[in-house]
Amino acid sequence: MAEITAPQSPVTAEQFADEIREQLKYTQGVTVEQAKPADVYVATATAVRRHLMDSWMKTQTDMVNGNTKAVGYLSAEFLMGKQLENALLNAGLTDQFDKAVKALGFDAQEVIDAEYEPGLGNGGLGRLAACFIDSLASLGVPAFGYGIQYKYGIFKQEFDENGKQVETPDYWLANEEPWGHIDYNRDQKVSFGGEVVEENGKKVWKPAWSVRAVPVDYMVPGYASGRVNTLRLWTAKSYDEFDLLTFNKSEYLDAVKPQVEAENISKILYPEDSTPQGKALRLEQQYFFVSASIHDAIRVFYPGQDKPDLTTFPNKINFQLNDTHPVIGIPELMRVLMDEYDYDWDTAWDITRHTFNYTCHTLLPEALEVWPSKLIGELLPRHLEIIEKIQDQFAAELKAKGIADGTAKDMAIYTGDAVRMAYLATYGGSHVNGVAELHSQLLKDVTLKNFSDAYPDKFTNVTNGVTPRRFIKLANPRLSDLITEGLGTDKWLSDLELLKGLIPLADDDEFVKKFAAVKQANKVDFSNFAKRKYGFDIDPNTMINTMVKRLHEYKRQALKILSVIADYADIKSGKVSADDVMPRTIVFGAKAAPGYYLAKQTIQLINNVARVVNNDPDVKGKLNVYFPWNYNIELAQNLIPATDLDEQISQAGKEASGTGNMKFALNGALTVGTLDGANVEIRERVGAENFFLFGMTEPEVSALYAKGYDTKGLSREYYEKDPQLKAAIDMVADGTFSDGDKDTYKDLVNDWLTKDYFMTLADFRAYMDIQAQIEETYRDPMKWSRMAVLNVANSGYFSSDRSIEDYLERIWHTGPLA
Ligand code: GFP
Repeated sequence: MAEITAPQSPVTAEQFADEIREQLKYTQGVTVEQAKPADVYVATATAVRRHLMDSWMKTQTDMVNGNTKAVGYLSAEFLMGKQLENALLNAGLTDQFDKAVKALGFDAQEVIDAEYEPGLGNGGLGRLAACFIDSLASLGVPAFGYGIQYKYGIFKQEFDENGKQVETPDYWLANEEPWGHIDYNRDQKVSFGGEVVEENGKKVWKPAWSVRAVPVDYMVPGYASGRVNTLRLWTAKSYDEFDLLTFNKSEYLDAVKPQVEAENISKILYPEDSTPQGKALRLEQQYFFVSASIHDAIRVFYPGQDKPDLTTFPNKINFQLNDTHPVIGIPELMRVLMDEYDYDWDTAWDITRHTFNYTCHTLLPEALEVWPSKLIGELLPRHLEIIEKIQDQFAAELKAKGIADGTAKDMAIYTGDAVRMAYLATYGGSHVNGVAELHSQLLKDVTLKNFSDAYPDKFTNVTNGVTPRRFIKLANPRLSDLITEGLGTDKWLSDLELLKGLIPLADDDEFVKKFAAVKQANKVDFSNFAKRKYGFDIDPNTMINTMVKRLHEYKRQALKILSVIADYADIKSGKVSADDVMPRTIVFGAKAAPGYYLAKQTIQLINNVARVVNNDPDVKGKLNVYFPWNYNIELAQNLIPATDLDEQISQAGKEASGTGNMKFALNGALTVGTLDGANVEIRERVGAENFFLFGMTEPEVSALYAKGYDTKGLSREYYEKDPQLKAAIDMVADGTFSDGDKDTYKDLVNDWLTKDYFMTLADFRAYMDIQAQIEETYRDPMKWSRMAVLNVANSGYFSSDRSIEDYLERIWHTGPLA
C-alpha cells in the first residue's frame, strides 16, 4: 500500500453534505430540491472557504507578528483557472465532496463544470504567477499576490464561418463569484493628474482626480502546509457615484460620467494601446494597482501606526515586479516615503532598492515597455520628477564606475522623451532574473548587456516551474495514481524530484504498459470532452499532436501548419500513399492579440486547413486538424494528459522559457523542440535520446540575421530549393484553403517570401526530417512509452516549488513561517 500524506479531511462526507445544505438554505435561500448544480457549486465554495478561514487568519497574524519576510508578487495577470477542485484538494475535502454531492442528488462533474473560469491573464506570464502563489502557500511562505480584478479578462475567442478569430467580451462576473471577498473597509485612494507645487521648500503633488481602490481577496490555500495566503485584486470605484443635479436635468449619461471613467481603470485586461487614450488607460491601471498595493502593505505590516519606521520595510516584504507592468511602483514608493513619510532621498532610495526585484519574461525588445515622458508627466507629474532625479543619480553612478558617456546614454532610464521601464526596474531593484538559463544568459549578453557589465551581481536566473497539484494531480488523476503506486508514496506532490524513483520502472514492461494504458484512457476522455464541448470527432487511436500557446510569429504556429500542408500535398499528389501515413490528430489552441494582423491570418489559415483536410476522403483517418476555440486552463487540463507529442518550436533565442513544455513532459508527452528557453534544460534532464531536437541554434540564428536573412529576402532561396516547402506555400497562395481566392493569405505568403523574420522557412527542412524520425519511433509503442516514462521521471525539477525555493535563496532571502 502506498503511503498517503495528502491533507486529511476535517469532516466526514455526511457533515460536509450538511454544511452544503446549510449554505444553500441560510446564504442562498434555496432548498436542496430547488437547487441547480450552479447553486451547489456556490454553496460548496462557501463551505470550503469556511474550512480555510482559520488557517487564513492565522497565516496573516503569523505573517505580521513573525520574523519572516513576506513576498508581494506584483503582477498585471493572474491566470488562476477554476478554483473549486484545487481548493477541495488543499482543504482535504475531495472525497467528502464527491460523496456529499452524490448524497444530495447531484453529479460532482456537473457541479465542478458550473464554475466559470476567470481569464485574468494572457498566457504563460499570468499562469506562472498563479503557479507561484500556489507554491508559496504550499511551502508555507507568507505572500500576497497583488493585481487587478478586471471586470472583463482576456477576450472570449470564437471563429466565424471563414475561420477568422472573433473577439467577444468575457463577462466572467455575470454570475455569482463565491471566491472573492470584497473588502470595502480596507480601500485605498489612488490619485492622478494635477500639478506639483512647492510649499515650505517641499514638493507637494496636487492631483486632479482620484479613484477608490477596493480590494477583492481570494484565499490561496497551500497543499499540505496548513497555510493560506491572499491574492488581493483591486477593483476601481468612483468617489462620486453620480451627479444628482445633472441626473435631475435628465442628462443621464453625463451624470454617470465620473463613475464610468473611474471604473474604466479595472474594466479590461490590456486595453488596446495604439491610441493615446489606450496608452493612458494602461498606465493608469499599472499605477492604480501598485500604488494601492504599496499602501496596503504599509497598512498590513505597521497596523495602527501613524509614523511607522519604514526603514524596516524591506525586512517585512519584498516586492517582485512581474515583468515591466508594475515598475511604476519604484518611483511610487520613493514618493510615498519622501512626501507622505518625510524621509530624505537617500534613505528613501535605500529602502526602495532593497524592496524591489525584477523578473524579465521576454527577449523581444518591443515587449519591454517604454512610456512617453509626456504621458507620465500628465498622469503622474510628481513621479516624472522623481524619475528624472533617479536618472541623474544613475548617470553620476555610471560616471563614477568609469562607464563611457556613449554607453551611459544608451543605458538612460529617462531619455527626455521617454522612460524605459525595464531599465528603471534593473537599476531600481536588487536583483534581475530571467526565467530559464538560456534566457538569463541572453539577458546578460544582449538585452541588458550594459547593465550586466555595470552591475554583474544583480543578475541571476530562476528557471520557471509549474504546480504539480493542478497540472498532474487534478489534470491527470490516472497518472497520479500510477505514480503513487510506482513510488509507494504520494509525497512527490510536495517534492517532485521524487519522480526520479520512476527511472528504473522504465525498464519494467508491466509498468510501461500500465503507463501506456493511462495515456490511452486519457485520450478517450479527451475525445469525449472534445465531442461534448466542440462537437469534434477525434479518433483516440491516432497520435495526439498538440500545439497550444499564445499565437505569435516567434512561437511559429506557421511552421507547424506548413508541415501539415506539406504532408497533405504529398498525399494528394500521390508522392506518399495514404496507407503509409501514420494516423495523426493535430490540435491547436491559441488566441491572437486583437490588433496582431499576421497572427490572425495564421489562425484563419489553420482553421481552413482543418476544414479542407478533415473533409477530404483521400486523407480520412490519417491526417486530422482541430482548433478548439478559446484556449484556456480547462482545455489545457483536459488536453495535456491526452497528448503524445508536444510542439515547442519557437525560433531559438526568442522564447524566454515556456511552461507548457514542462506541463507536457510531466504528463508523459514527448517534445519536438528547438534549443530555446527551458527546452534546453528539459532536454538535458530527460536525456537527448528522449527529446526530438531540430532546427537552428541561437548562434546560428544570429549568424543568419548577420547575412541579411530578413532584410535581403533570403527566405525565398529556401522556398526555391525545397520542393516540399514550395508545394506547401503554393497551396496556401493558390486558394486551396480559401475556396479558390488567391488574396486571402497574400500578406502572410508575402511575409514568408520576403521577410520571414522568425525564420520559419529556414527551419522547415530540419522540422520535416525530425517528423519522419518521430513517426518511426511512434510505430514502436513500447519504445515511445518508455521514453515518455523517462520524461516524467526526470522532469521533477520543473515544479514551481523548486522555482520558489530558488527565488527564496537567490533573491528574497526568506523562508517559511515557523
Ligand atoms: C512569457 C514568455 C514565456 C515564459 C512566460 C513565463 O509567456 O516564455 O515561459 O512568460 O515566464 F514568453 P507568454 O506570455 O508568452 O505566454
